[in-house]
Amino acid sequence: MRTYLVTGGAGFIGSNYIHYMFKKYDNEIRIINVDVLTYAGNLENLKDIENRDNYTFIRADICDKEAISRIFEENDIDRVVHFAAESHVDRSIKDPEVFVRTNVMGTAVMLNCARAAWELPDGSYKEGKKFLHVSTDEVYGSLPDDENAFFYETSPYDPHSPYSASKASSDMLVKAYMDTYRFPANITNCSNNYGPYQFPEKFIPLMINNALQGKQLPVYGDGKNVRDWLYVEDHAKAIDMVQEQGRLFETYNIGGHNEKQNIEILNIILDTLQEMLPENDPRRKNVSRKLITYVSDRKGHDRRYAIAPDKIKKEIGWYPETMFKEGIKKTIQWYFENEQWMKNATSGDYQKYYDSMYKNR
Ligand code: NAD
Ligand code: TDX
Repeated sequence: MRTYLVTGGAGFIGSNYIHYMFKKYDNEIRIINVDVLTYAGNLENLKDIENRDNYTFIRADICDKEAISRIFEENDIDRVVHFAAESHVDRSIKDPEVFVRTNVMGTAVMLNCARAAWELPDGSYKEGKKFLHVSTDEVYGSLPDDENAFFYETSPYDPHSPYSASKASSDMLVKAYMDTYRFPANITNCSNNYGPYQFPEKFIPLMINNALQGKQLPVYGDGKNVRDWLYVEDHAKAIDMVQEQGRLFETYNIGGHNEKQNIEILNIILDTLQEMLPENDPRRKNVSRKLITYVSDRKGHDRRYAIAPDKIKKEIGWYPETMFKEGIKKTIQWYFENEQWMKNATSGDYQKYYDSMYKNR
């Protein structure tokens, strides 16, 4: 039975990945989820699988060398899938240091501990061990408003925010381990994800939540920045396919071929909410374009991201399966059915953060 060490499994993509893996492999695999549970980590995301015999949660900080090496000593780990990170660009602009700590130092600890556990005296590695580093398209910087311009695996790194700079640094560390120690790894750089369990500081769940409550919908700048949105389950599937079928030491870009301006996304959300809310639902009257408010732009705001997922399609046969129209309906339906999750996520610390972030915009 293969044993996975998943970091950041209580977050948005990590929890969707764990659900995907148990759906696909059921009792053929074992998953150890290591997460320190920051504001973004939520064990509620995993409550339907938490009692499985082949699932273990360990609360630990990836920067804690002793805790992480103990996990490797006590378990014969076959796969590492490294999601844990500080992930929100706006927070990185306010407080960059924690991004460097978790994203750079934390990745260094993960690499060191995996190498120590897996490397043999002759410098080769125990059979079949693999590390997958989950990264972002933001490391490539910003594309012009030209629909023929894409990010490729060969595009130069050009990060702009403290978040993307920290992710770029972590990618460089993984590359250095592969080049220096032939460490068995892959890097994936993915575009913007959306779907269930996404923390409502990110654009899509924030807009769904605010619109349902009749709150302002804060659009940064002119609203014409473009992101390439991918349904999170498609990302989970891509990660598994890269780890099992990809060539070791390679980078694979993962993208939705679904580029849209922020304002277009927001209009689709508002239309879909109107379409899906029952006639007698009191929230119907809240949902309105009048709530759209243009606010001051994000500092250093990247204009456009777009991935050409040609390599992963050609080599591995992965492609985005969920069309945006369908994915956004599934996402909205999930938020309808999980009102309490949203209430819990938006109470306490998140509310304080929301007030500080939007007060003077
Ligand atoms: P998230 O913020 O929802 O989750 C991050 C998780 O990591 C949380 O559960 C948190 O508790 C945990 N964590 C943070 N610091 C930790 C530490 N020091 N030790 C242990 N656990 C820690 O993030 P997400 O959106 O699920 O992103 C997951 C990964 O995917 C990140 O590496 C991110 O850079 C990458 N990524 C995200 C997107 C996206 O659209 N969200 C796109 C491409 C790549
Ligand atoms: O209130 C908002 N208003 C707004 O106009 C927020 C929160 C965002 N935006 C804009 C900024 C971006 O152009 O919407 C776009 C999407 O913003 P985010 O959801 O914050 O995502 P982004 O900054 O693009 O980064 C995301 O995708 C890549 C993830 O947060 C990263 O972790 C991932 O690497």
